[in-house]
Parts: sequence; C-alpha cells; structure tokens
Amino acid sequence: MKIVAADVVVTSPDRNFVTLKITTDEGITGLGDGTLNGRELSVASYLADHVVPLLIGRDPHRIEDTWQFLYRSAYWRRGPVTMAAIAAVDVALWDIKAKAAGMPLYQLLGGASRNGIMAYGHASGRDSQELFDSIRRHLEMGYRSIRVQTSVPGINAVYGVAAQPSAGGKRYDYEPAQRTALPAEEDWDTRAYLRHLPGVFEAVRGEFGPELPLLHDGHHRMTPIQAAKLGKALEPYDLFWLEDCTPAENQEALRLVRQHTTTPLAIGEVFNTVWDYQTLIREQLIDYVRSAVTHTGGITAMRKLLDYAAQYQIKSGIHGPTDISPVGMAAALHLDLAIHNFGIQEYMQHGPATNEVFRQSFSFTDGYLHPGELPGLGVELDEEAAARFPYQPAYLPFNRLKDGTVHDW
Ligand code: EZ4
Ligand code: CO
Repeated sequence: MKIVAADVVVTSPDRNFVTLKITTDEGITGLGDGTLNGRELSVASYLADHVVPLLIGRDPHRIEDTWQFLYRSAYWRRGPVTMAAIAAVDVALWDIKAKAAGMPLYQLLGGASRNGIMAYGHASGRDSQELFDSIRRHLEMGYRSIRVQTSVPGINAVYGVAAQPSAGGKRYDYEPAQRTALPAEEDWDTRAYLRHLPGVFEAVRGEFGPELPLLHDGHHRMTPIQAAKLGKALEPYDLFWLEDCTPAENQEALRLVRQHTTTPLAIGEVFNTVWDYQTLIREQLIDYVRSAVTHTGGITAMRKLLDYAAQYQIKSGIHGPTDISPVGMAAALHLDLAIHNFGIQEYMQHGPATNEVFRQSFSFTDGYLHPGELPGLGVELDEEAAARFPYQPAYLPFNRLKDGTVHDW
C-alpha cells in the first residue's frame, strides 16, 4: 500500500479543529487530530508545508518507522506544534492499519482489557447551589465521576466555571477559548482560592456523600508550598485527583508537594513527550498521566509513555477537553480500552455542529465510554459540513494578579 494524498482540513464548527486525512492507493483513508488550542494554524502549516510532502509514496503500514523519521529528521526536538503534527500522522496511520485489518483499532493494541471506560465530566458553579445543580445535571447525563470547579469570592473570572460571563457575554460551556481578536484577561488571587476551596468540597461531600469520585483542576496556578497546603486541606474529602497543582514545566516542584500530602496528583496535559515525565514517573511523584494523544505524538508515543508509567503503578488520565477533536477522542478511547493501567478518561462532550462534521461511533452508557466496533477509529469526516465552518481566530484567556502581574492561567 502507498500513501497517495494527505490533506489538512481546518474547520470551526463549535471551535477550531485541525484534521489530517491520509489517502492510500487502495482507497483506504485515515484521520488524525492535530488541534492545538489557540495555535491551530501553526500545526496546519507544519503539516501542509513540511510533513505532507514527505508522506506521499510512503507505505502507511510502517507506523513506527514513519514516527521515528518525522521525529528525528526534523532535528528540532519536542514542542507542542511538532508533536501535534506527528500525532496527526500517527493516528491517521493507525486508523488506516485497523481499517485494512477490518478491526476496531483497540484490537490491534492488544484487545479490550475492560468492558468500558470510566469517564468524568465537568461540573461547575458560581455558588454552591449552582454547583450542586450542575453536579446533579451531570449525574443525570450518566456521569459517575465529577470534576468540581467553582468561582471564588473576590475573583471575577476563574478557569472552568461555565456560567460566569466571558468576553462577548457568552457562557463558556463547551470550553474556555473565545472567538476574540485578543486573549481575554481574567484575574487571580491564590490566597482567596486556598481559603475558599476546602469549604466547597466539604459542602459537596455533605450533599452527595462519600462515594462519588470527585476531581479538581488547579490549572497551574499555585507555588509548590501553596499546592502542598491545598492537597493537605483537601485530604478529608478524598479526591480522586488534584490536577496541575503547580506549573507543569518544573518536575521537581511535585517532589515538595508529594512530601506533604496523600491527595493523588495528576499532571501533563501541556506535556508532549515521555521526557517531560522522566523524573515524575521514576520518582513516583504523580498518580495519573494527563497527556492527550493529540499533543503527545499519537498512539505510538502514548503507548510507550503509559507502559513506562505502568511499571510504577501510575495510571492514565488522558486529556479529553473539547479542544481534542472527535478524532483525537476516538484515539484516546481505543487506547483506554486496551491498556492495563487505565485510570479515568476526561469527557466534556462536543457541540451539535462538531458532531455533524465528525460522524462518530462511540457510546456513553451509565458512566462508561466505549469506542464502538467499526473498523479503524470509527470516525468519519464530513468534508462538505466541515467547509461550511471556516476557521475563526480564537484564544484562551490569560490571568493578571491585582497589581497587574501576568500569572499562570
Ligand atoms: O484548559 O484544554 O483538564 N482540562 C483542562 C482544559 C484546558 C484546555 C486548554 O486548551 O485543563 O480545559
Ligand atoms: Co486540566
């Protein structure tokens, strides 16, 4: 088999997505996701200008060889743009191989290790009543594990709270990137957050009882000692995990946090290679790996990363916000089903226009996801529908402290 074409499709149904479609001389096509929130066109250019010309004529079955060729021949290592582009190629090639085999992709990864994939959803509220309503709504939608994010008195706009007004006055239900010409400015005060959050979890436990798995995302905003303090304060509420408690690039910060708290720690949605985890995994400083298949070099690289983590009883918690396209989500679900050290899968749910552009075959039943039984990933791209939603500039917000200092968002 030979690759005869590779097309980069940029579409913006509910948000921007970058999709690579690889076509073979046998008529089999494969899809890969290269979406990088707020920087989408850089991956589209990397693929169209520098990768597509290298793919034409290659044997699509040689996935490992293609991965190593793209990674090593670029000379420049790692980085979100490069690794998202490599992921798009890698996942498209796995899609092709599984279609050629006539099997759902998870079968080629070793077959199912479980019946379904436990997913968590995003509940949030500006106050406890709104938060409780949101948790109840997520339970009604079928979720059996819930991430809890809340407003903080004295802060106007906080990451992850769907009902708070955002730039342009819209709710940010689906995700925080906004279709604005400039990134929206939000505000932040870590001491106010640390004072407020334990009481919120106490109230949620009081209302919903001890069993419901609860998660929280610190979104990179604390120093190591602040994160240690929060982890300790949340211990009575038995979190499933505390995510991104410190900015992710300093692996050693987690050592300090770990010495102070038994709250499980998750990190890695902004990482893009196994090298970002070297210290974290070897020293068992975390409990869950948060990488996205889309941002970490695809199935090939994620499998190696998760196998490395498995040696240390560290589990998967694959990133699944709405800025991962249905193609990237499908890749995650096939991997989740096959690996032994599965932990949990983030699942936010795409909007109706996205579901029209990407026809999907996964199911979500009683809290569990399943990728379905179609050959390959089980996702088809409706290119006519995609063309009706052209790219729109959009940015994630950023934070400033009260004195104007830029802060992690
Ligand atoms: O802010 O995907 O755990 N999920 C998250 C996400 C990220 C967005 C950034 O593009 O932190 O909501
Ligand atoms: Co996160």
